[in-house]
Amino acid sequence: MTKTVLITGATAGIGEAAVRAFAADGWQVIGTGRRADRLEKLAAEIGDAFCPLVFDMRDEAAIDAALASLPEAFRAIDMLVNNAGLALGTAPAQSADLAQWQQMIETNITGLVTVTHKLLPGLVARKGGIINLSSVAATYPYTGGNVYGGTKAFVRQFSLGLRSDLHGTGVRVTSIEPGMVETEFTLVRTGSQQASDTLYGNANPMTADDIAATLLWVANQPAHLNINTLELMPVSQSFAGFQVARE
Ligand code: NDP
Ligand code: 8X3
Repeated sequence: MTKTVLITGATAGIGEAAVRAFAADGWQVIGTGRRADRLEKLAAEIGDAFCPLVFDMRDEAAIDAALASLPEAFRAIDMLVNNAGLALGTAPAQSADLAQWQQMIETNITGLVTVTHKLLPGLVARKGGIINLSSVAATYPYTGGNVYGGTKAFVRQFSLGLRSDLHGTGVRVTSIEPGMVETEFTLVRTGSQQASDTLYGNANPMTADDIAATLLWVANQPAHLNINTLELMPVSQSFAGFQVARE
């Protein structure tokens, strides 16, 4: 039987690539985001297997209205890919913008748990699955990563907590934790295409298609197998040591 996946943040980057990967694999796909024009383009490209759903992750009433508007054929959601999210700013905490911190928390944490809460009863009824986009920033702190890393640590720990609560239901939960993936992520974070090009330039970063293929692989694992956490980096990225402030 055809399965249905809801992918948040489908207007760009990893989410957009995941829409194409799941649709090519025969899934029905619901793709969400604020930019309706981009979702309409995807709908024109993919056809009847794609259902665009426009809402802001920070607006619970809009999430409710959007889910209630789903056509009958897309209502039985088997898989939730909690991908929508963002980093804003690279300043150290002591000079960071509070509004940016709040937007990251409202999107990456509050929005993610809200969508999850609303879909959980159906996912339990169908023994479905949840794949959450955390990040290497959940595990490895870096300067300027402050609240972004904190939100992604929440996503990782929430994923593990969900696994625990959903014990015995058959629902699978995975935390995907990528390092550097070239998407609109750095453009959104810095507001600068040049900063984005400099970060990814000559670095051979992972691509959105790399992560989309991983999401599809996780989703297609046999029903008895759960990938708990999965950390990925480009070969060009690794770890560096601690810093010491000297007087
Ligand atoms: P992009 O900026 O390319 O895409 C982000 C997506 O999130 C867009 O579709 C955007 O849609 C959506 N989004 C952001 N804010 C909102 C909002 N308030 N309401 C609805 N949708 C929203 O970034 P990526 O594809 O790289 O990021 C996808 C996920 O992967 C994020 O959670 C990110 O933290 C995570 N990640 C990314 C890494 C990277 O290096 N790129 C590495 C590790 C994790 P729209 O603007 O249309 O609303
Ligand atoms: C995005 C990866 O390293 O920029 O989550 O935080 S990083």
